[in-house]
Amino acid sequence: MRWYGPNDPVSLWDIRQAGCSGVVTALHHIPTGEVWTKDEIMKRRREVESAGMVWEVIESLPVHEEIKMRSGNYKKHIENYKESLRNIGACGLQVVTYNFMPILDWMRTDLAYSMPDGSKALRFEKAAFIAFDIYLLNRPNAEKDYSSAELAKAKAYFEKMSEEEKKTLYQNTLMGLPGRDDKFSEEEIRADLKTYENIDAAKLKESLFYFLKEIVPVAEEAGLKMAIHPDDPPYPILGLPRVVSTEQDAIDLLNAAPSKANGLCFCTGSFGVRADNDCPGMVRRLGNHIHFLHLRNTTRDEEGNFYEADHLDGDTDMYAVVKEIVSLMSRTGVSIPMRPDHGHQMLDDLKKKTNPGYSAIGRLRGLAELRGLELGIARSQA
Ligand code: DNO
Repeated sequence: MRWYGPNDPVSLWDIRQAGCSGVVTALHHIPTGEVWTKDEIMKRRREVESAGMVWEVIESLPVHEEIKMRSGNYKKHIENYKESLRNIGACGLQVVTYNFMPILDWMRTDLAYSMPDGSKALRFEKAAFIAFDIYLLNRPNAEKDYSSAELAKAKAYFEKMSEEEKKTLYQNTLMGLPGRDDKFSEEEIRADLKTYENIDAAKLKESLFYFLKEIVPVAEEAGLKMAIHPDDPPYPILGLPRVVSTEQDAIDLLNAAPSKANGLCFCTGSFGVRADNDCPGMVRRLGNHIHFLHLRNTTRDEEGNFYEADHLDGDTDMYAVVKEIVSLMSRTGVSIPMRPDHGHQMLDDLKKKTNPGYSAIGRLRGLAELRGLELGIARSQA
């Protein structure tokens, strides 16, 4: 499971009792762009080990915006990134997760969507998102990104909202940096978005490929595997390009710096939001480069809304995905680290404040179901 560090309301012992043998974590207190020193890495490693688990996977070593834009001090930031990789390798870790989404990470409009069983899920509602973009963020020229039917629906949606609901929507939408509580003002976001004005998908891809060519050889030398996380949701938002959304995107980035060390964090919850991403087939075809797995499910509709379903429910055929993973691992003899990505807020956790998607019990349920599924498939094939 993922652990957000000492401030996480879910403790290392909670995670251990969920049946985990390892945690996935990061040094969240180190600002993006600064070097992770061996001292800091070892301190965290020992902390995890003191609860009887291992720390092999980092999620994430964030990439500075200037690297994505190839502007300002990007060369210095890349050198720092390399130095962090060398230190991480020297401390015996194995996998480094990162993403290349401009400014924001994941995006949802509702962090407490009620499921029929009374638990709460994360949800992305198109009309709410457009209402946020147009009426709360006031992004210049946002209208041109949507159809007139979408705009009409968003307007009707917005007109029905109370002031309190508007405030919640604004906060939910800008939660996209998990582990961070910073409040972004409307002006700050608009200024950040402006910095990407002249960067389209082609340019962002060029920056990604440049970055990979620089860092993959260093990762390889340090004995590390890089695992890029796909875009969530897997399409452009707020006028920002996104370039890790499809199978072709994955192939392109793997080809940009050919090496076993250049790989993917295969997130079924992110890729699975697009009907044209065939998740089981992607595991089969890209498997040699999958270094980390996020297993999660979503249910989508034709308007572009989706919510996070139970791990074994939803549009992604989790049985088919896990079956591919089991065959992949038996073919290669490599055990790929996996975590249940997110979980519903349920039972006792409904009364607690946890990081959205990262309460203990819902993830424990997801993990238990996924492990059972894996064991069942593996035993039936043995
Ligand atoms: C969301 C997570 C992502 C992920 C980063 C990796 O819950 O899956 O925030 O950690 O994109 O860099």
